[in-house]
Amino acid sequence: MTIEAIDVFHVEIPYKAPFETSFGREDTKACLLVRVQVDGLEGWGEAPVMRAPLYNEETIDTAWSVLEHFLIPPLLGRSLPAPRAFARQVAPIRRNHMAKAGLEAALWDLEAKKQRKPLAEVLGGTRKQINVGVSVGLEPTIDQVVARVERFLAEGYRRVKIKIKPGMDVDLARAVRRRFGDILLQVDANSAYSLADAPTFQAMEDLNLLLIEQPLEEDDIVDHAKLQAQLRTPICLDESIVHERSARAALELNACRVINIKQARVGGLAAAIAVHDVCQTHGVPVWCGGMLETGIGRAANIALCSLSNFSLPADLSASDRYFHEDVIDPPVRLNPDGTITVPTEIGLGVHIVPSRIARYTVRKARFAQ
Ligand code: OSB
Ligand code: MG
Repeated sequence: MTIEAIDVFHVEIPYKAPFETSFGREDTKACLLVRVQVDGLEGWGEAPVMRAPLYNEETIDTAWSVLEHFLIPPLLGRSLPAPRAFARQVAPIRRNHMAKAGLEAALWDLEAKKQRKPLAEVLGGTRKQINVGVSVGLEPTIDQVVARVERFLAEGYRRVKIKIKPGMDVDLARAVRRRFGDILLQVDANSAYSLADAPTFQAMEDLNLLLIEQPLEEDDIVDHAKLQAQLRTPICLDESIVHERSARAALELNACRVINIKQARVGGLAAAIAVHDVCQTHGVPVWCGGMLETGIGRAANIALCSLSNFSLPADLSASDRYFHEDVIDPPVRLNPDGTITVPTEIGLGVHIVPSRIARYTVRKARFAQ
């Protein structure tokens, strides 16, 4: 099976509502979609990079450049590599994990299509349904966040994560807890605090949060360990965990009690499984994070989430939580019991609508030998 061509699409899809974290607010979803063509088959992947290097160091433009100059050329005209062989091949290229993950996901889709199996099965997943939740962005007032949470609970979401930032934290979390009682609730700081803010997190101890996500800087495993030692509430790391080694460091130093896995952040599905496995060995539960993916990235995340140690609800919501129109049809739907069903069709198991991708594409290129 020879790789004939690889296409990269920079798409911009309007969100239904702006999404705000401690590092910024966005109205439109920007990302790169990657299509790999071999012998009449095609595989799709998503690099969920953002416009600005505020979540991690990558951007739309850096991912484009790394794909164009370093990741794609060695594949053209060559036989299709197994996804894990590709991951080993690109390991010497430092970081640029989302760029790598976008291309690797397309290779996993093709691998599953070759084996005529759903991706979840190829990854070793066993769950038929996954427990999911909704990530609720910051709003100018507490009441506005509370109103958004109310709507999502009415839609059937069983777990809520609220974004926090300095000045919009303890009172916000308390208001949501008071208003909605015993719901599954967690907070995400996107690294907006320092160890000196420990009292802010101690003030949340009585709120019975499932976890506090990424309170401190991404490269600060040591201070996370110091903070965790002062808290009963589990700390969960997101930005800090960029590969299996950082997961091991965090676990061995007791910097967290839970890990959020985003396959794109750790450099692909193969690396994500390695992080999942090392957490399982340490008895630490994981859950699948999200980057507001289109249906393409979402399908890869859902497949990953079917692995056994993904025991906490995922940041994986239905397509209509994000977009008026997804690039897949049918869209991802929420079941009445607050779960999402793992696709059983081969590959990613979703139907991609090329005309929709075309409608949202602002830049594209076809790379062929
Ligand atoms: O920290 O989990 C995060 C979105 C963009 C960047 C960072 C994060 C998020 C989310 C979105 O929380 C979760 C989702 O995809 O629903
Ligand atoms: Mg997070």
